[in-house]
Amino acid sequence: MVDIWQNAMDHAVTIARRAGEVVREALHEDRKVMTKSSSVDLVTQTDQKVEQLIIQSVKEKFPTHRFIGEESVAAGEVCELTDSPTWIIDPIDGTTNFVHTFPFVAVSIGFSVNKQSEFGVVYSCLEDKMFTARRGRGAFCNDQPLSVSDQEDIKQSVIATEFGSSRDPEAVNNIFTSLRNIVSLPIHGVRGAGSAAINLCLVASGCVEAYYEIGIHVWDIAAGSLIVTEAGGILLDVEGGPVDLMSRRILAANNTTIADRLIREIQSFSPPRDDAPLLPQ
Ligand code: LIP
Repeated sequence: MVDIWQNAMDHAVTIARRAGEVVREALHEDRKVMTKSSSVDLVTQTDQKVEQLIIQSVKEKFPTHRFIGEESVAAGEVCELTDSPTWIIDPIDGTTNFVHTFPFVAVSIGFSVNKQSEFGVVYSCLEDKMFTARRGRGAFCNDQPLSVSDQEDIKQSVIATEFGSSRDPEAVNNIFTSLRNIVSLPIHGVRGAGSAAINLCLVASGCVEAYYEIGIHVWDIAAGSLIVTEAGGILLDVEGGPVDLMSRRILAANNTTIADRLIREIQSFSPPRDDAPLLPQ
């Protein structure tokens, strides 16, 4: 059976690799660091340049397709997922890492049709690891198959999470309450790559049992979420129930036993949704 989206996925891999070359070349250049939603929500000209590189290259091959790009949304474009073929792009996931040359920086490209993920590509460009998944056809890293951990004992697990880019006192308090609850189970450890996309690929690779975060955006997680499920993992909201990629909340786990145990410890809150109507300026 012909896979009509294979050509698009092949292009995503090609352009992610090319974008990764741009990121690596820019890593040690002096560059202008700007801020967005807070003083710690960073963006650089390389983020913007890479997103335009990806979007322009896709438009040439697939002119009717739609886009959700982190920096396009930051510039005022609507963040809306429709039934149309849609590319969901984070040009540099781990911008803070990029600014500080902390070696976990990913180009993340998700692709959705009828609001269903068809493929995900996450290129960890400083590690030269190309993570890919096609719906129903498995998940891979540099063409090697991936599978999640088989650990079911939370006390034998390593859990990934991030502090995020909000410094709102209530949000910070909730984040640390969750962290304290989970560390005290106890678990073996907490890790955070500084990139949601790479954290999701670590779940898919079996390196951590789960990753949860509140405050991420759809472009951070669209590609990595499919990589997790195609590696045998599950996706949930942090309170349980189905994941909503626009809700800015995610729990990705190797199995329901680990997920259910974490849900009992997470102090949840609800940031404004990615698809919330823009407030009048
Ligand atoms: C980052 C996410 C990370 C989150 C950071 C930031 P960015 O994305 O990957 O999980 O904790 O606050 O949102 O901004 O580097 O594309």
